[in-house]
Amino acid sequence: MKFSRFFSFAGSALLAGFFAGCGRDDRPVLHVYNWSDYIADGLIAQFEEAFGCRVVYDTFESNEALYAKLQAGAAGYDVIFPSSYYVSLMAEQGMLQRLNHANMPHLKHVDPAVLAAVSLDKEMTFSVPYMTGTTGIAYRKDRVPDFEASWRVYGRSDLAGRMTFLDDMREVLGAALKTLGHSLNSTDPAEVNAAADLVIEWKRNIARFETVGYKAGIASGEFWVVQGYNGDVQMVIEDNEDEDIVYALPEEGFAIWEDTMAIPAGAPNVELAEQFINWMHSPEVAAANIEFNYYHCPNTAAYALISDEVREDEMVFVPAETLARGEQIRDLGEHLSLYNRAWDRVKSAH
Ligand code: N2P
Repeated sequence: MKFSRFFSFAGSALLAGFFAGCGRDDRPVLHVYNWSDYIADGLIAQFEEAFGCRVVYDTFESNEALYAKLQAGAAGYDVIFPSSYYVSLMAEQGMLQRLNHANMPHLKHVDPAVLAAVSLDKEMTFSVPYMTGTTGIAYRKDRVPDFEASWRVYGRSDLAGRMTFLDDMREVLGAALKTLGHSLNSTDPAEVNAAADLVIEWKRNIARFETVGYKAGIASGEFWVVQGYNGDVQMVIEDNEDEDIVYALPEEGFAIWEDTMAIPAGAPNVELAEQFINWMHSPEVAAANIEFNYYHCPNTAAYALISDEVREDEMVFVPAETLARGEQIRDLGEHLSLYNRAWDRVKSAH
């Protein structure tokens, strides 16, 4: 962990303790629900100071977890970060508010090229792009010198117990669908079931489905091959200065995704939520997030503010010809249940 990461965490904990201890914290509260490891250190404290508020920050590990929590009646959140393929589903079910762009002037910085090419909610009716990225495989080249960039690595019994998959239905079934030569958005039951069968075979060789702990695991050498998101892997490489960890995009294809910011129906503090989303797209804040997270925040004004090193990093700003080998995860509409059933079968298989 970088010193600054620890320091700002300790700083906000102290501040929170101070207000709680004095029992007179009447600042307005913003409830944020985001993926873990997904915001630059210190930004929350900066926002609290700039807007005279307190932020309660919770994290989740998958769209399914976010959706299930809101479905189960969790009210209270003001800003959530669904992937774009969950936005239409949630909007159709009345779970999201329409955004008032007049209150968010920084939305003018959102990169029109990314909106056109990647975003699913192109008019930003219910959601604003936060980050786009890819899902690939990180491996330790000191442990797997004969690695080939293929999802078929999960079939290798010599690596049994040293590999992980994300605990993420679309990512894992998507990898198997690509391996079988299908779209990762396939709605053909035979294709999706064949993908589930393949994952069940692979499951014999994986230590577990793991969305957060794989990062420490590949850094420590506990895991040698992990399915991961590009920015998370880059963060592990940089934080550990470990050149034995390599990120690869499998030859069969891989997932491209976009995560967004949205305001759930019934959010207690819409005004502060709008201020937060707007602030996240101010050029300096977007730049800080790109630098910290190693993901592409589509904010044109931020690009000039980041270091050449990050701007030229093809893991962060993935070149178009590489992206052309990937496929974007899309909303499955009524076919989602096909995947849910296949995933249940994967999870319960022994
Ligand atoms: C960030 C996780 C990225 C989420 N730590 C991928 N949708």
